Amino acid sequence: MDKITKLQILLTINSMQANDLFELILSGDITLDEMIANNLNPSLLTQIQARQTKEKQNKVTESDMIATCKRIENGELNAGRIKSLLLEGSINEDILLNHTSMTADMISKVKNYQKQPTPFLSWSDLPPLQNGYTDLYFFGQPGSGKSCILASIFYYLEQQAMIINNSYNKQGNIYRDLLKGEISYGILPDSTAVEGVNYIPFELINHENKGNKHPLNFVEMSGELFNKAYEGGINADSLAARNYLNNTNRKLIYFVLDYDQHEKSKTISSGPSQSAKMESILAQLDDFGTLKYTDGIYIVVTKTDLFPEGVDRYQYAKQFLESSYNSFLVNCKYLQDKHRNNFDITVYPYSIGQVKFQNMLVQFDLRSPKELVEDILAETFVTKKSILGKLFR
Ligand SMILES: Nc1nc2c(ncn2[C@@H]2O[C@H](COP(=O)(O)OP(=O)(O)OP(=O)(O)O)[C@@H](O)[C@H]2O)c(=O)[nH]1
Ligand SMILES: [Mg+2]
Repeated sequence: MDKITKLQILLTINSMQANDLFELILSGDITLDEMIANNLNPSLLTQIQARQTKEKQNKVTESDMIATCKRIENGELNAGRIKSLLLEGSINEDILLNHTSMTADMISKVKNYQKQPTPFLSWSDLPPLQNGYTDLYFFGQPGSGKSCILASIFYYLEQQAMIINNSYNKQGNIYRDLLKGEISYGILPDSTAVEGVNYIPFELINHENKGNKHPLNFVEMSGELFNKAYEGGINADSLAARNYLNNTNRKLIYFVLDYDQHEKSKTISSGPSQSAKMESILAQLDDFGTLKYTDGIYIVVTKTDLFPEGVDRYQYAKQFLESSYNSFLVNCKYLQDKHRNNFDITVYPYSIGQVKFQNMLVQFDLRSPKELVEDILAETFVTKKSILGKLFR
């Protein structure tokens, strides 16, 4: 089920029949916990629980379990759902070990997996962006991989001891810890709340270059806000509330382009293309005055572990963009010329590693976060050098 349909169902959940809700839970599209979090009324809850108990009493056959394993192997069920199946006895560990590629370690992680609520806020709850920092924006449609990029970067930075903490936005720090914790555990972050936004400020310390410090605000907005800006323009209701985009901080802009979704959209229709959305947002960022303060535009092609075997990641990403996103590239180039080359345009292939069973990271690959961080160090100003004046423009 796609995310929009799921959200629509969750919004109207109390007008549905208990039987239909039960089927949705069975299919793995929506969990009972998600329904409860969306104010499922107590009478529906009781009816669903009664059906669940009855269902459990019907004996599950081995062939049912093997059929479920096939669905798991096809990526139809996520870690949370597999955990519920284990708990309710619809599947057991031996069957999983014998009929899926899950290892004992993964099964144990799934069993102990406890989903934490994501601290995503609405604009009005956030403090203004820290002044005199470089703002890094991550734009992309729902599910394109923004949270996974941030999670992998924060994990890498912490491993390298490169973060100097501050407390300008405590909710941002909590979100950073959560992302890092989830990715190191191996079960990936949840989709960011519908209209959610968060920012994470810290200074990045460059151990290799005299311990220079780069003050950064990482801004993540939900894919829904990105879609909203495409449909209704950049304004205080979408990407530009609280002067986030029209302050005078220097900026790096990351357009996150989902390679997997692109490939799937060849066979399944999924609304306006990523290219159309990105071109529109780019033009709006220019109208909005944001590009005047932009030092770099990055086109991050995500999920490149799904590229064909053996290709050169950079070459393939470049060719992929030139053949399928040429119009977006031409628009970037046009704006680069218009702004007298004050920003570079860079393409990144990005992968966090091998992902299976929807949201389980079975092999973590730190190459992409390392490359992205190296570029951040090269492109953003430091607080120790003579360009300190830049802070007080
Ligand atoms: N194969 C593969 N899948 C990935 C990778 N990164 C993310 N994914 C998959 O994409 C899903 C969505 O990633 P998120 O980072 O949550 O996407 P998002 O852009 O933050 O989405 P919203 O919060 O809904 O806007 C993950 O649960 C993974 O299944 C990757 O590098 N490789
Ligand atoms: Mg997200």
